[in-house]
Amino acid sequence: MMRLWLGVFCFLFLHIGAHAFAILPGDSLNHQEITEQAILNATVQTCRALAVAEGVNFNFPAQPYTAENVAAACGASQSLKTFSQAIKSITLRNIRVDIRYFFNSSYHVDEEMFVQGKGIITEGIAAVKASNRMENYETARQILGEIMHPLQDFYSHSNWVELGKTVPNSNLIRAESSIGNIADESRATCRSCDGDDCTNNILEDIIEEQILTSGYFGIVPIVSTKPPGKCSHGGGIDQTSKIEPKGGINKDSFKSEHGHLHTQAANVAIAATSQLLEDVRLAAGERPFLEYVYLIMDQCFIISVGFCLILVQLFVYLRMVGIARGSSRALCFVTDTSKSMSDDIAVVKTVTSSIIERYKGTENEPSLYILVPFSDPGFGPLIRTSDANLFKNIVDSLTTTGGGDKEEMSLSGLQLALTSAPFSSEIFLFTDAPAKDEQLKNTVIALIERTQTVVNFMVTDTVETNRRKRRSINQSQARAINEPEAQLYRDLAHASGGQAIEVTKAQLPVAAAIIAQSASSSVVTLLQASRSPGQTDSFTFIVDQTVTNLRVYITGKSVTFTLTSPTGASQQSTDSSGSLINNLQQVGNFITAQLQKQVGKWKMEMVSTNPYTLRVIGQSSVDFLFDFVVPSEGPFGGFDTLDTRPRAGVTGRLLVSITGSDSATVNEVALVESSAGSEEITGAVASQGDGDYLVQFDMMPEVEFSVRVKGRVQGSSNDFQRQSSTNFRASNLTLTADSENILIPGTPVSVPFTVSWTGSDGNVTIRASNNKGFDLTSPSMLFLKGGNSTNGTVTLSAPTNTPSGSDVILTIEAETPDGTDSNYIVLRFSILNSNGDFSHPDCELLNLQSNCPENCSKSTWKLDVRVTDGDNGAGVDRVSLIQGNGTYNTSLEAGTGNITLVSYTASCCAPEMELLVIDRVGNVGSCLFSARDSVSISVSQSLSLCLSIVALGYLLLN
Ligand SMILES: *[C@@H]1O[C@H](CO)[C@@H](O)[C@H](O)[C@H]1NC(C)=O
Ligand SMILES: *[C@@H]1O[C@H](CO)[C@@H](O)[C@H](O)[C@H]1NC(C)=O
Ligand SMILES: [Ca+2]
Repeated sequence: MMRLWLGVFCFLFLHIGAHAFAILPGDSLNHQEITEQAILNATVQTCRALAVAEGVNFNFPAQPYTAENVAAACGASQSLKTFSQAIKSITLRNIRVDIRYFFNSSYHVDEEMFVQGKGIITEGIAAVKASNRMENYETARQILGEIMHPLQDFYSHSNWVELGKTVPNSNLIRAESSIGNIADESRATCRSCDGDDCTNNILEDIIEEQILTSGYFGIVPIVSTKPPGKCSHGGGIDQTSKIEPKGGINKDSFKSEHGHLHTQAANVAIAATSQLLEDVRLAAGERPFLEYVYLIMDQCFIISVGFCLILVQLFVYLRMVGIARGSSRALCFVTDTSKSMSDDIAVVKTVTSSIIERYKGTENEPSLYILVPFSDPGFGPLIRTSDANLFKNIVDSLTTTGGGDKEEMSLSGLQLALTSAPFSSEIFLFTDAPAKDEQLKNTVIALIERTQTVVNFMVTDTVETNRRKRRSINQSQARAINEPEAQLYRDLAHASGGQAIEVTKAQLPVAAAIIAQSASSSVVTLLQASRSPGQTDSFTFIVDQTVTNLRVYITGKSVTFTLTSPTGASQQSTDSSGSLINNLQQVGNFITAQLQKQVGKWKMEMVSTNPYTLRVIGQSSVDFLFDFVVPSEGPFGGFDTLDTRPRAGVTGRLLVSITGSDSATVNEVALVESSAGSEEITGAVASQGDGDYLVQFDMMPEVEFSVRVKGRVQGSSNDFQRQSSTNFRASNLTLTADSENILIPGTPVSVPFTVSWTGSDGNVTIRASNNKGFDLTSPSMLFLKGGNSTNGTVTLSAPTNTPSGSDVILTIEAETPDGTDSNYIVLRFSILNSNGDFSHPDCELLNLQSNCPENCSKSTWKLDVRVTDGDNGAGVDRVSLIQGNGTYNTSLEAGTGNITLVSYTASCCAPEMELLVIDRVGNVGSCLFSARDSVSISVSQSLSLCLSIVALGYLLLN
C-alpha cells in the first residue's frame, strides 16, 4: 500500500518542503553539513588530545574547518583521501535514512517516537563500539551515519530547543537514562498557528512543565493519525499540519514554521553529534589492543596504563575516521601456502621485510598490514595488525602445507581480504595454481567494484611462463596453470585495474622487488586501459604539477610503445638512449618504467597483436572519490548511493568529490570504454558546493568502463587528469534489497530482495554468499516475466557464539538466463551480542580518608572504590585512572568475577582523581572523586556523588 501512495504522491509534492534537516544544499544547514562539521570538530578535539598526551604542540586549524585543514593540523595530510572517504561514507548513510526510512517516524523522532528513536540510536551505538573493537571500521561508519540521523532530527523535530535548551540531551545516547518527560498520548501540546506566525503555537503548560513533544507527519490526509491537540511537523507536504491544531514546529530550514530556531537546532545537533563521537571514542579503550600498547610502549612504561588507554581511544577514533600516522594505506598479501610455493613464500618474506625497512618511520609507512594464507581445502585466518614487526614475524613464520591436488582456494582467500581491507586498498596475491573456487568469480568482482580495491596477481608457473612440463607433487597432476585458468586471474586483475604478472619462479624476486618500490602512499591513476584482443592504439594522459614519481606499468606479450612528451620529444621503448623513459625493466609479461616529469599532455602509442594492459600512475595528493547514485524514489528528491551496478542503457549519475585540494574544480567527467575500443561518454557536471559534483550521463554504457575526471587546481596553468583504477559494468538487471544492518547471533535475518529485468521471460540464476561461511538460504532460480520484477528472500543466520562486532558481508547475485549479464548487491551486517547490557558500570565509594592540611606537600589522601556492572551486566572490563597521579591498585573481590576493587593513594597536592569504567560490551562511565569532598562518605551517598559529577559538568558517559 505504502508504495502505491508513494507513486501517486511523488510527483505531486516533488519540490515542496523537507522532512528533516534539508537534503539539498542551501543556506540552512543540512544533515550532511551537520555531520561533516561534527566529525571535523571531534577530529580536531581528538588530535589535540593526542598532542597533549604526547607533549607536542597543536595548532588549531583556521575556521571553517575542512577535511584538508583538519588533516593537516593532525599531521596526517597523507590520510586526506581516506579521511574524506570516511566522512563521505558516514554522511551518505545518514542521508540515506531520509530515502530508505522516509515513512518510519522512529528514524525522524516524529510523532513523539522518542523511545523508539532513542532505541535505534543506543542499539546502533553498541554495534558501532563492538565493530570498532573488532577493527571493522567501515561497518562502524555505516551504522554511525544511520544513527546520527534520528539524533540530529531530535533537535529539529522535537520542542527541545523551544524548551530553552542550548545543549544536547545527553541521555539520548545513554540507554539506561531517561530523556525527560514525554507528553502522554492524550496530552494536547499545540494550538493552531496565528496565520503564518508559528512562533507561539506550543502550549505554555508544555513549556513550563518542560514536557517533550514532537510533530506529527503524514502525506495522506484521510489516514492521518494525529491525535487531537498534537503538534504537526509542518511544511507544504505534511497533511497533518492542515488539520487543527494547524501549522508546525519543525526547524529543518529557515523556511520551516520554526525556522527562526533553525540555527540553534542545527548547532545543538552538531554538538550532540560531536558528543556521540566522543562517547564512541571513549569506549574504544576497552579492548586490549596489544599492538597499540606495543607501539607506544615507551610512554606506557613511563606513565600509566590509564594513559595507554587514552592513546588507544585516540588511535581507534582516528582509524574510524580514516586518519593514520604515516600513510593510511594497508599492505595486503594473499598468499598460496601449498607445498610447491616454498620459493614464492621466500619472496613474500623478502618483499615484506624490504617494504617494512624501506618505509619505517616515513610518511609512506603502511598503517595496516593484512595477510591471508590459502591452500586447499583451507584458507585464512585473516591476520590484521598495525604492528610492522609483528607482521614481519608472522610472515616469516609462514610455512607450506597441504594442497595435494592441482587447484587451491585462491578466490576464497581473496574474498576474505576484500571484505576486510579498507576501501581503495591494493592487494597482492601470490600463487602458482589455478583457482579451485572459481564459482566465486562474480562475488569477487562485485567486491572489487564496491570497494574499488586494486588486486595484483603474482602468478608463477603458468603455461605462458613455463612451457616445459613442471615438476609436480603428484606426477599425474601437473600444476602449470593453463590458458583459461590464467585468464580468470587476468580478468580479476583487469576489473580492479591491477596487474596479472606472470613470471617463472626464478623471475619472481625481480617482479616483487619492483612492486615493493611502488607500494607507497598517495598513488593516483592518470590513465588505465587495456586491449583484448591486442591492437595498435594510442592513448593520452595529462601530467599536472602535483604529480611526482611518474611510472608506467604494462602487462602483455611482445608489447612495444612509443612515448611522446608535451614538448613533442618522443622515445621508443626499445631505445635505451632517450631521456623520457628511465629504468625500463621487463620481467615475464610485465614491463615497467619511470617517466621523466613534464607537465602537460603526453601520448602513448602501444603496439602489439597480443592482449595488453596499460596503467600510468604517479603520486599526488589530488585525487577523486565517486559513487554511483540514483535519485530517491521518495517525495523529496535527494540521491541514494548504489550497492549494486548501475542500470545500463538509461540515465546514470555519479557523485564525484575532489580530495586533496580545497580549490580544485572539475571540468569534465567521462566514462571511458575499458577494453575493446575508446568510446567515451561525457557527463553533465553540476557543482553541489564543498568540492562535490553531481554528474549525469544520458546513457550508461553497455560495455565495461572506467571513470575519468579532469579538472584544475586554482592557480595552476594545467588541467589534472585522474582515472578510476576499477573497471565497472552497468547491468540490465536491477536488484534491490532492504535489511537491518545489525544481526543478533542465533536469530536469522530475512533479506527480501527484488530483481527486475528488461529482457524476455526466463529463469534468473540467484547466488548468495557471505564472507564468514554462515548458514544462509536462498532461491537458486527465480522465474522472471520480461519487463516485470520478482521477489525472493535470503535468510542469514550467525551462530550463537559469534563475537559481537564481527561483520558479515552478504553478496546476492542475479544472472540473466543466457549468462551474459549479471548484477549483485553487497550488504554489510554487524554482529551485536550485547545480551541486553546497555548500562555503564557504577562506582561505589567504600572509604575516603582525606584530612588534607593547608600545606599539602607532606600529606596524602586515600580512597577505596568498588566498581560493579550490576546484576545482569556483562561485567567490568577495564578500570583505569584518567586523572590523578597517585598509586593505584585494582583487585577482583573474592568470590565474584564481576566486581573490581580500587584503592588509591595520592598526595594532597593532587586532590582529584577520575576513573574511567568500561564494561565488556563497551558501555563507558566515569567517576570523579576529590579529597576536598566531605571527610567521609558512606556507601549510600555514592550515588549522589556520582550525580554531582554531572552537575559539576563532567561527562558521565554511557
Ligand atoms: C521503524 O524502524 C524500526 C527500527 O528499525 C522498526 O523496529 C519498526 O518496526 C519500523 N516501523 C515501521 C512502521 O516500519
Ligand atoms: C566540538 O566537540 C566538543 C567535544 O565533544 C563539544 O563539546 C563541542 O560542543 C563541539 N563544538 C561544536 C561547535 O559543536
Ligand atoms: Ca554494563
